[in-house]
Amino acid sequence: MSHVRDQPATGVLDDLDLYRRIYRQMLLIRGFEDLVQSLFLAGEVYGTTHLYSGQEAIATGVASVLEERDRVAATYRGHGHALALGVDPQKLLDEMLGRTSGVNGGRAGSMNVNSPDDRLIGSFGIVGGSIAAATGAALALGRTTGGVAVAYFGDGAMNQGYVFECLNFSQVFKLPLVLVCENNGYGEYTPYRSVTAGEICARVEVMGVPAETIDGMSVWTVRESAERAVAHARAGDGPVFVEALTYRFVGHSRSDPGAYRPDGELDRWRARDPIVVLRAQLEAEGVDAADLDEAEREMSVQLEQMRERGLAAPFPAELTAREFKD
Ligand SMILES: Cc1ncc(C[n+]2csc(CCOP(=O)(O)OP(=O)(O)O)c2C)c(N)n1
Ligand SMILES: [Mg+2]
Repeated sequence: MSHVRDQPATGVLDDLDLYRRIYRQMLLIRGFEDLVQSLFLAGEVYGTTHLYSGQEAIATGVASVLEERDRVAATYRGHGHALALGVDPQKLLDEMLGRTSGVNGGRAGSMNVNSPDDRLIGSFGIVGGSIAAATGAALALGRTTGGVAVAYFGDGAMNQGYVFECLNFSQVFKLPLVLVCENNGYGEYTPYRSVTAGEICARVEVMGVPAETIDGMSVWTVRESAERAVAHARAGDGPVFVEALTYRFVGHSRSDPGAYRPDGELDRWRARDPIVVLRAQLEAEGVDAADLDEAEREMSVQLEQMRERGLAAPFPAELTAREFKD
């Protein structure tokens, strides 16, 4: 049955060191996105960008339960997915800036990053494309390594036909697949409710795939849900579906100001900022506020160094005729 899980009470952060690391990771993702946005507005980022600000609890919570043998397919809103998997932040930034030192040599840009060594098999610009890729990865992993494949995708993907082909296929063949729907309430500039009939989880449950709706602004809740989902998939019991309710604090892409949002909506979600929520939980568990402030200061210094290094890095040379032939 699908249901919304409530915010955890205090006393649930079982491993404080882990949650401190997660806190830093969430700060890194938020700071990275702010930096990319400022560089984009300054004309330094090629192509387009889709920022993950507000959705950090999902990528960090899910990644925290994954193993080396697992694989992940991300979306074009994928900087957070990549950073949570351990992709080098400097290399990711350099990729945005189109430099040779980028994780894909400056040729993938913001939307198409992949880093197999970090378990990231791709970031997909086709809505729902990550599900098809992860289904293939689950097919391969299930027969060899015992790993699971994770697909991140938005609410918009739930209106793509091939998503249901993948769900059916993966359930029939009991593939180790974890489907993480990041429901941020909008597909581009359109409220998802205005284009989506019924409940998302109900569409999946008719195939016998376990599904639940969770609070995607609480990293503790995401982690707890992901632990159960990954255990189910790894045990050979087939795919699992998690709908994480979230919100993007910025526009869809580029310099979209998000003017289509009703008054007050952004403020209501900002009050549940996943970084603020986790910080409050950590402090309630006795973590010193000064330590958390220090983590923020360190992150600002790191990001400023990254900006300077990225802007100083070389661009790729033009491909030579010989490289084309090869
Ligand atoms: C197959 C396909 N159709 C349309 C588009 C154009 N498009 C790009 S982003 C987007 C909205 C997707 O919304 P959602 O899946 O909710 O993800 P979000 O951007 O909210 O993270 C659309 C329709 C696309 N990239 N791929
Ligand atoms: Mg969406």
